[in-house]
Amino acid sequence: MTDASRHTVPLRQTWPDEFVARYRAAGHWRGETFPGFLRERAARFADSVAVVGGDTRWTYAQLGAEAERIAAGLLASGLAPGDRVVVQLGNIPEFIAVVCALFRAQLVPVYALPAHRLTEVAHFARKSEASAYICAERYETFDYRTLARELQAEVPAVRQVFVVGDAAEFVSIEALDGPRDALPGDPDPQSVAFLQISGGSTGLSKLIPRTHDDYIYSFRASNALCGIDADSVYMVALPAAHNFPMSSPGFFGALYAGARVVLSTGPGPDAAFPLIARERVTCVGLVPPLALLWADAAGKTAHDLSSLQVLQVGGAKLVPEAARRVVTGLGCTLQQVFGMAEGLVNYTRLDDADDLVLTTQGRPISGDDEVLVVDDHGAPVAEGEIGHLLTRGPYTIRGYHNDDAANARSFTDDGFYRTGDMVQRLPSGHLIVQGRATDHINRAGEKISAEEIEDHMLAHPQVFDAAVVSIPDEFLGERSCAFVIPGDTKPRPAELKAWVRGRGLAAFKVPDQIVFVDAFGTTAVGKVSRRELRAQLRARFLEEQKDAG
Ligand code: AMP
Ligand code: DBH
Repeated sequence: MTDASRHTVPLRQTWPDEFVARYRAAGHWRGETFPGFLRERAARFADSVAVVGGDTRWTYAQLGAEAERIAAGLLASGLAPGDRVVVQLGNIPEFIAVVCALFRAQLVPVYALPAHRLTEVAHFARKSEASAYICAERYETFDYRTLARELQAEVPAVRQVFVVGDAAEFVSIEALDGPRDALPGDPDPQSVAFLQISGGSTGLSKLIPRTHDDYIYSFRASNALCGIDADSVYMVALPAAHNFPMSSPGFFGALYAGARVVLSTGPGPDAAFPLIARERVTCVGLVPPLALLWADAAGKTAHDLSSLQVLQVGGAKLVPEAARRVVTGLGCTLQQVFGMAEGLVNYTRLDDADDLVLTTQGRPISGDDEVLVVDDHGAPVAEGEIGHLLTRGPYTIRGYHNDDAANARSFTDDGFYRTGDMVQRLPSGHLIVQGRATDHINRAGEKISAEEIEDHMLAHPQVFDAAVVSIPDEFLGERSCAFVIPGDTKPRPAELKAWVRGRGLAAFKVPDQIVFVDAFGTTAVGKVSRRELRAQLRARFLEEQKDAG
């Protein structure tokens, strides 16, 4: 069956012809595809170790064979090329095999994080028109088969469920097989390879269609800037489905280079340090709070961390003092990474001067990344001034999947993506992230939409109104605080937290703090925007904290 007959909204990501021509001429887009490069590496690096995780150790040839088997099995169970498949797996080797298999079968992965729950997963399934869901029996004590049942009840279009481990009534990934000659050829390099998810500033996450050409360019170019080659050992410590450990340079960059990928099931030193020592890991990416934790633990550990060459930190702002502690504690090269699933990724270069590495979030990957820093009216700010970051380029999307309202808001008429970040640009092109224009909470790299959580809180019978804001937090960078005007009876904070959790949301979205207030915006005249309101509440709260402290 063709894509058009099964889905109401086709997957598309298109750049105007002149840009296509430019990115090809520059050698950024080379017509490579995921199944194409993976097959080539399986042959070229056949006996090198590709993926290590748990008790599994696959060579490139074994990873390729696993991907073929699963791909053939998925098609034999009735899925057809073009079908979208929500994948929710943790940092296990099967995650990589499954994703490679989906590419091989021209099925389209939609990446969910292990922390996501019914509300989020159902949203991804609906929005992408998914026909299948792939999960693990269990990961970090949570049983995903329960979630699978709820998902099928809520979104019946998800006809099939495939499970890594004990499949119960579903189909086991281990048992899949099928005729190899039913596998399709290679896809169009400019077609959409998968849907990544955005942390999102308003409402639920948006779906980000990335093409073979654009995404492969982003990690191929990242390899050069992060020092990844066939001798590298790249560790995935953050959730593998996150865009950072997937592509900056991520496990895809590592596989592209013929390097070894080591999956750590936990991001903390306890899980990661023994693996670093055993596998001689050379590069790993972390969010700032974890980097600080690692830096502290490095001084006390008996494990040999001397193989580590590059420690990347990104996802949220690493302040200079924290950067200094990381460098001192781990003694390897620090690389700051400022990226987004929508595209643009900035790196400090491995040979940048110390002060640039400590105080900036790097500069764009590509000479063809166009960066604008503008004021509230869209006019460029003076050199060195703070403004809104807008960008377009060879691996930055021109639009979200099936979301006209978000597209109207998030892209300019000439195709620049409004990142929502406020930055300052140095003459060298390095960017310093100064905060955000949009209301989301960046909780240790996990992005939370204020609006989404407010909606869930408002559904509580004893919540008259709620406003969710970010509050600076020493450990997390930012934590979430919900200001609540109670209804007739005041609920207990714990009750409200349980309520949000009970709405089927990822645990990181549950407000860290709840503050009851009698009214909002007493200083405001007339109707204030939600954004202004949040800013006022936040400012008042921080002022009171200061007075109290
Ligand atoms: P997402 O769109 O969900 O992929 O999240 C990307 C956002 O994370 C960016 O727009 C920034 O707001 C934030 N971010 C990522 N890396 C950094 C960094 N190194 N410093 C500050 N903010 C960052
Ligand atoms: O936060 C992010 O989304 C992010 C951070 C660093 C990202 O997508 C990336 C690098 O590619």
